[in-house]
Amino acid sequence: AVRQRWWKESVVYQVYWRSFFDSDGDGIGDLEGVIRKLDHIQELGVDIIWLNPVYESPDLDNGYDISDYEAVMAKAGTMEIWERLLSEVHRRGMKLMMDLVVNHTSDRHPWFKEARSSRGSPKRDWYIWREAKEDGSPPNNWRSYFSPSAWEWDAETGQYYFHSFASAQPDLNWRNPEVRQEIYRMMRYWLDKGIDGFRMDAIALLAKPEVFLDADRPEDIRYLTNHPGLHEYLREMNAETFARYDVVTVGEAAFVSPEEGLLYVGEDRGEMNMLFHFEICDEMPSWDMLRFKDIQRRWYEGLWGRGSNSQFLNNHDHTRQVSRYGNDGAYRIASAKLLATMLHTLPGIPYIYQGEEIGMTGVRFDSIDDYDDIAMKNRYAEAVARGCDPVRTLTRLQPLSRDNSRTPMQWDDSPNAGFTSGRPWIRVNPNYIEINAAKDRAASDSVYRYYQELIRLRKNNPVMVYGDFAELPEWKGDEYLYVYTRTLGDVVWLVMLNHSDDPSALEWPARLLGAKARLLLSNYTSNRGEEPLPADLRPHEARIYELS
Ligand code: ISL
Repeated sequence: AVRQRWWKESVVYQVYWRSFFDSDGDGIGDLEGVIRKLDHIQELGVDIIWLNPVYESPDLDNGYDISDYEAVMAKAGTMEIWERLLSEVHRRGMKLMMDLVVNHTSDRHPWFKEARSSRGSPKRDWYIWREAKEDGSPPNNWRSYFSPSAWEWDAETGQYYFHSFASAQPDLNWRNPEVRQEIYRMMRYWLDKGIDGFRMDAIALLAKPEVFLDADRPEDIRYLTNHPGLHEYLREMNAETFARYDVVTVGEAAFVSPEEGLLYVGEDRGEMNMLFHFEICDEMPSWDMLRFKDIQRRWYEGLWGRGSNSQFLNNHDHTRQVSRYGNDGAYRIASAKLLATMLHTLPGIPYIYQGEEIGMTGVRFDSIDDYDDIAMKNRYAEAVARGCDPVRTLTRLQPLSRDNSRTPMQWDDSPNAGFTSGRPWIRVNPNYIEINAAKDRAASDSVYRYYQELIRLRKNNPVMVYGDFAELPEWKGDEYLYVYTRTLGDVVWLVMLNHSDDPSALEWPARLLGAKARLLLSNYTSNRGEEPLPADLRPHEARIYELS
């Protein structure tokens, strides 16, 4: 049986504040803006808000380059406003989870400034420095996430430093106990303010090898992750921080298998509570039902009853799910609801990325100048410098640009979607006249209403949280239909999804033909109650039944 915990029963809503709501007209969303829109989040029924980084930062990677962990970035607001946000969230019975980056800092962080000031600096060892090779080239051939080399030359002191992301994001040296203690102290600073948890950025990257050997295939950057020592750090972190509070933690764990995943979130391990793995968002570029089923199956078998998974198909780094994995054209609404049904009924804690609850879509800007994403811009510059055609490069990079999910929240059909009275830091998706929150909240059959229903179901039915998962064998190999049950005691739910632009027939096996079934939710009909199992499903139709 699965152990009961409050956070397992939760639904998390991710707020990318700079694109959420701008309260002062400077074109950038802010914490005051989040406060003003808390009703929208609360009325959905969610429990936890995950807030992207708000710390002091030169903001080269949208806050993931922190220069002061104990201050709030001016663009976001002030500490006073942040504190008000925390209490407003609590007043509404919700919880606040802060995003925290401890794999690296900004190169403007005083620690790094001091570290790079001389080889003999007392903080030198807080980061990772190595000599150049004989010919002056970097210590090894590793790539970083955002640039061709994971090493940046520091001319002043004549050594390279290591960075897993942009060169302005030097990696901290976790081998150094002083670094670790200082990070834990800083984490307690936030925990003592009363936050309810952390989303830990790039957590699989903390440990580094002692010796940096060349990789055979430098383009496969999984060598950045899962090095020995990592789990000792996480256990120590837990003991020094989380274990002393009633909080929830989710680790962003790139390149982990279910076996490795269990090391992060095993309930007997004292590391983290749940994780994001990236077998879908990083490794499955477009929808692939058989692959998706296989991923779900393996993670369920790997974690169920022993550790917790998260369910998500998009976030601030990944193109919006209805565009990437569903149908954002003729079937946008049905498809958005089908994906929601799936994420909220599969085992794991569901995450909603802002705008997902109104079925927002990805975007294609015509000019690279309209993009902001440092990952995309670096890739573009690299390709064009290599002689690639600029237009073709842009077309190639558009579908997975992180800006697909970073365009402003579409509140209503007024200019700039009601996001700002100024000039937005990134262009609004032109489809806001059609897709916006005001419209969705006013309609009775909208995506927003459907999310409310799904979340309400979860609140009232422990089977959605604690029920065992099983696929119906008849459809295991089906490329469009996903049919599974969740079972808790004698409660059995049957979920059926037709992830296709075409209708699909369902031939129910004899054992289910006479079953008494009660329709709980569907994205095509508002009927509820007892009715026979359907003989077919319409395009992108989703249905949840209770069997008895
Ligand atoms: O987006 C990805 C690749 O397409 C992910 O692999 C992502 O880059 C990676 O999981 C780490 O992301 C996190 O740390 C980055 C930051 O830029 C991202 O926004 C953050 O989610 C560096 O701190």
